[in-house]
Amino acid sequence: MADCIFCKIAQKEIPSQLVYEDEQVVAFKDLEPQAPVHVLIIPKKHVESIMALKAEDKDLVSHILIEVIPQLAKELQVDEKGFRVVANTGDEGGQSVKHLHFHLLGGRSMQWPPG
Ligand code: DGP
Repeated sequence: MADCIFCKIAQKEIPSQLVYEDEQVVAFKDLEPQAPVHVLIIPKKHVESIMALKAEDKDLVSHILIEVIPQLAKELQVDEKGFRVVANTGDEGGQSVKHLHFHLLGGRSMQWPPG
């Protein structure tokens, strides 16, 4: 989508530190890391948020959750100690970029409740 920063990252129009790519998904290091490991996993196609997902996106979401995130957690060596996956959704959810993204955070102990 025009003017979507994450679409531009997915299309390599804006540089990022890519850590994973396949036909449907890219993952890259967050510009403002909140933990030693902090990557964002996004669909290449523009979906605004969890609330904009449709039934046709089932395979895409399953792919991200069942395949991409566990593989990345292993590669980034946070699979054994643990990590957090966050999808901020909407304004009160703290979503600043309106393109669906999953934060994968690890490498330190996470606190609860989140801010
Ligand atoms: P959220 O607040 O959940 O919408 O997370 C958006 C994240 O995206 C935030 O942690 C910072 C990151 N971010 C924003 N712009 C860029 C960018 O141009 N490049 C990269 N690598 N990350 C970005």
